[in-house]
Amino acid sequence: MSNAIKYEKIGDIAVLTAQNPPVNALGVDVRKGLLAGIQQAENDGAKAVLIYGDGRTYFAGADIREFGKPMLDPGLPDLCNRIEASPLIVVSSMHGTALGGGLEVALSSHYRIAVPSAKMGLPEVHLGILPGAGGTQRLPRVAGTEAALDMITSGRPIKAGEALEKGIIDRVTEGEPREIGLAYAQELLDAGAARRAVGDMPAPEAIDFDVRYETLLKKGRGQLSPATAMRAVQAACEADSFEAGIKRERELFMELMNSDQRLGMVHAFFSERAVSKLPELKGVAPRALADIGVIGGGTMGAGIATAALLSGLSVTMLEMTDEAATAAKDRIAGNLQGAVKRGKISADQFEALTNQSLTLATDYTSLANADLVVEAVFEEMSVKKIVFTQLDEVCKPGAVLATNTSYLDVNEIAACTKRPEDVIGLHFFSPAHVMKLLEVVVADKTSIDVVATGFALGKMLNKISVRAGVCDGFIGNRILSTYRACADHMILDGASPYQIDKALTGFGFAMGPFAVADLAGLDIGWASRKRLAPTRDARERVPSFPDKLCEDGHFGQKTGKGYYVYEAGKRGGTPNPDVPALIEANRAELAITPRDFTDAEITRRYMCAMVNEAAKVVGEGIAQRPLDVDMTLLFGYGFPRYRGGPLKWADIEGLDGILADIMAYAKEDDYFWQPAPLLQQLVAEGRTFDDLNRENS
Ligand code: T1G
Repeated sequence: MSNAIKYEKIGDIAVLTAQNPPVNALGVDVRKGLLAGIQQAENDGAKAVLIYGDGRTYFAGADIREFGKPMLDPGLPDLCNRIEASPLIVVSSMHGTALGGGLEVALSSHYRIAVPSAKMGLPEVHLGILPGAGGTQRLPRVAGTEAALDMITSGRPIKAGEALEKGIIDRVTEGEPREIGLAYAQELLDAGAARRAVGDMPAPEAIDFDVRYETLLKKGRGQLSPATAMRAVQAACEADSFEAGIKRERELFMELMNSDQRLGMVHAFFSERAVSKLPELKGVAPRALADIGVIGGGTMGAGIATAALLSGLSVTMLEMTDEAATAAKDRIAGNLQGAVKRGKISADQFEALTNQSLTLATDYTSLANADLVVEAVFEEMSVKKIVFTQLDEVCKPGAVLATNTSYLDVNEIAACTKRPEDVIGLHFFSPAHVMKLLEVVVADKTSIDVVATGFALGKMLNKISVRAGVCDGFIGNRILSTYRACADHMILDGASPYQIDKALTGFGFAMGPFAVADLAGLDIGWASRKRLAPTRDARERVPSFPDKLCEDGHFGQKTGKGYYVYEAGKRGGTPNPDVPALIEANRAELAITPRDFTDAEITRRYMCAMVNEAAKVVGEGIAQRPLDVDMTLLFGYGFPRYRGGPLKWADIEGLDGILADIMAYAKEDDYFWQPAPLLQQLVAEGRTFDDLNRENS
């Protein structure tokens, strides 16, 4: 028997206890142990078998670390079939999260019981694959086609109560999984209950699968796993036998397992967890966080305050005037109402958060007790300096002083205080109570426990926190400026903003760069261009058409016009008919004869620009690891998760091909396309960005 499964016999019941912390993943030792346990139970004269997990959960799924390696016997599909075929009555007792292969083991058992807090689901689509151990065949047999399709294609787990209603489990009982499982198994034996194999149940009802397939593909923006998983459910309904359905599931599973999308999504899964685990923070205790100050109650400040309130912090909102403070409170209340509507908080909690946890202030002295203050005032160095000088005067010793600047030099901001070690950048993304990304910007003198406090705050607010160093735009906006410049260059040379947006949504981005610019506000980029104008190199190609739009008062969605025209009440916009003339005038000024671009060339150039800048960001230490860049783009910039992030994408595409293209583009514009030294080094050494991730985690 393997160590991962403990075997005992209690009366007529053989008990198989999974002992594979932290989540009882179904690695090879667990699979071996389950197989041996079933065999031993049958040899021992047991009449029933109970399967459950020690620790925090029943099996949370296959061991994802084994993906891409040769499957060691016994494979999970065979194991599930073997469990189901046992002549003994097999009972699974679930707690924690019975996910993926975990739920598949439970579905192969003959009876299922769970504690009320247990959750179960088939989240494989989020890893770029589909349930591959009979889940697509057994779940629709117990829950019906529609309910199964919903769970399998969304990957959404459900609570035990809902699973009971859907017929996925037989009973929900309070208690310890071992005790309730033993009692249930004994009860079944006493009642003379029969074995009940899901595989023997009739095939579920078919629906119009072709229509559903197209809808799923479109909804996934090119993500293949939900639509492919649907095809496996189709086989459950239409195949000649259960075995034929299982065979089809296996073929489709292997197709996805061998896909680049699986590589991208598994990279996202592990990177999402690794991103906040910085070697330098090991053993460093964060400072206490209970009272937070927020300066500035505009969209950003109100969003930050909302996120802090929702995670149980007390917030003091500082504004310039009583009217502005009241307006800030209204914004926060509006955000919190949204949380009430989505069922995240109750009406009573809403009252408590807005009236007790939130304090309005117009005087800096009200921030004297704050553990951390984050400013979200106007993006201008002189304004930031006034704020930090005041904070330095009033804040208690040890308070963390944070700026939400998107571009400005955090070292310069820190230098205007007498405590630069307490100053840090906390770059939230708007709307801050919704967007998952937080860049924790570490300045030269920021002390390590202040960095730990930034990460601790990110965790409390349920953010994905990424460490960034100081440079113009930090990780995300710096890379954005570069790929946006690449898009502008392609427009000067002949592409249109609409073709570029279409090509990039075709690649999987949530939005193209011009639709994003309209959403963010064109005035933001305009201000940044004006700020950088004096430092620009004469060789840089700078288009004028984006400035022209702003000079005419068009700032995107907020003014109703930008690259697109927005009609009130309608989602999305239509191309602004004035834009082509602005672009043509710009080309004429520069004596450019426009040429055609294919969508493939647009995407390739855009991605090469992104990867090249990202490699510079890593090479300069602004991001510590390639995965930090990948998570920044995924959680803050709409990069398709199924591609893993720009540097994972680059690894998959092949770094040598990317470098060769950059060198070819450099023949047209050797200023913009200067290859990143790190990219050149990796190509020369035959290494990948993932190699760097492994070496630095
Ligand atoms: N395999 C390997 N490691 C896993 C793992 C798994 N399935 N699940 C979690 N871990 C690691 C994780 O990396 C972390 O490690 C630690 O466990 C704690 O996780 C045939 C093909 C279970 C809800 O997709 O959703 O079954 O960072 O920090 O917040 O069809 O982990 O500490 O080193 O996330 O309490 C399907 C994935 C697999 C479930 C727990 N199953 N896991 O959340 O802790 S595919 C999943 C989760 C499959 C079959 C197929 C969550 C969780 P470290 P954590 P948590």
